[in-house]
Amino acid sequence: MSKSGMSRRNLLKVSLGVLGGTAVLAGKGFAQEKYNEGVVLNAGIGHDGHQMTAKRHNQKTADYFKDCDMNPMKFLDTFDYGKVTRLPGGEVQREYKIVAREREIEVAPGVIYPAWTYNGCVPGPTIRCTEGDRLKIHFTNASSMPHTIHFHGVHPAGMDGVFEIVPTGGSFTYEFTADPFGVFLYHCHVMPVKKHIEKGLYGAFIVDPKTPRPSAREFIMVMNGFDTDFDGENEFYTVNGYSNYYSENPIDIKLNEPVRIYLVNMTEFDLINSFHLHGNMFRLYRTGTKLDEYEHTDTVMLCQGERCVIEFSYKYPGMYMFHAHQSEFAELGWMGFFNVLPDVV
Ligand SMILES: [Cu+2]
Repeated sequence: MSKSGMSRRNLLKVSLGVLGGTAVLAGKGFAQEKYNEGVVLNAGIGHDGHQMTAKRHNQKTADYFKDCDMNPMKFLDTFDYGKVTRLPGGEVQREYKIVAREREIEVAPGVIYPAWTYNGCVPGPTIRCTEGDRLKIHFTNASSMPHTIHFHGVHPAGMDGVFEIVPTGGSFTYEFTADPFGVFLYHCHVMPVKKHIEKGLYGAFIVDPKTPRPSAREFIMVMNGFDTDFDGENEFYTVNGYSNYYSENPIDIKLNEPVRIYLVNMTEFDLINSFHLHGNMFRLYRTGTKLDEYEHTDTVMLCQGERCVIEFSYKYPGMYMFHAHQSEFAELGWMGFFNVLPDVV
């Protein structure tokens, strides 16, 4: 039971209109209908001493990622390749700019969350490069709390984002060679790490092999949750930061089109999260560090920080659901649809 006296399940019932006797149909259109009534979920002083502003109101139109000009559909296949320079030795150098700042974000229609962000977005930008590239990540802390960026992958200890705490107004440049190839992540590593992750300081980090993977439609999906009433558990679950976005806006793919998803789990509070694909099986490459070792499945379970590459194509046209196979997570926002168009690739 939360501090507000409302359990997560009761919150769900309110969200679904069950307590108010409203019939709800799952599927396209239902998420917006859930939030028609203006209800303040909670307001007060949170763990970090800041005035908390999570609330629901009558805003139906998502104005998400306004500051970073990104919505979940755009986020899905937007990769930051950095500013590229060819070094005298012939290596490729990529430079990225990441700024930590506080920002209220919308995590479901009308649900505003006071996030800590990298570049104004939760998740932060998907950093992408090729193995062997020299990376320079210029980090500036424009927020009121100390932060860092800790990358997963191989790098020197001084570039690990654990000890070199970056204070408010400070900056730090992380420099290392991208190694090995695979799908990784980055997140703040300032204590308490749980707090800095739950507030939104994380993103995906993809290192491509020198010989590229076979051509495919490529998507990034970061699974997460939002504790909007600050009771230490998630009220909303999402993929790419917005509850039910891909239920409202199915992802169009073509029949037989090869699809590759870089899947990362950054959910705080819950031990695991998962991805299940309907009407299909996928090739599962754990961490994406091998090109020839995979298993066939239709569900993968990941702990926080774990990730994988999954590949599939659809044999029949139509609408197919994908969602967490923790049914509660799916009902609290972590579900979407692929719309398989009859146009054959
Ligand atoms: Cu932090």
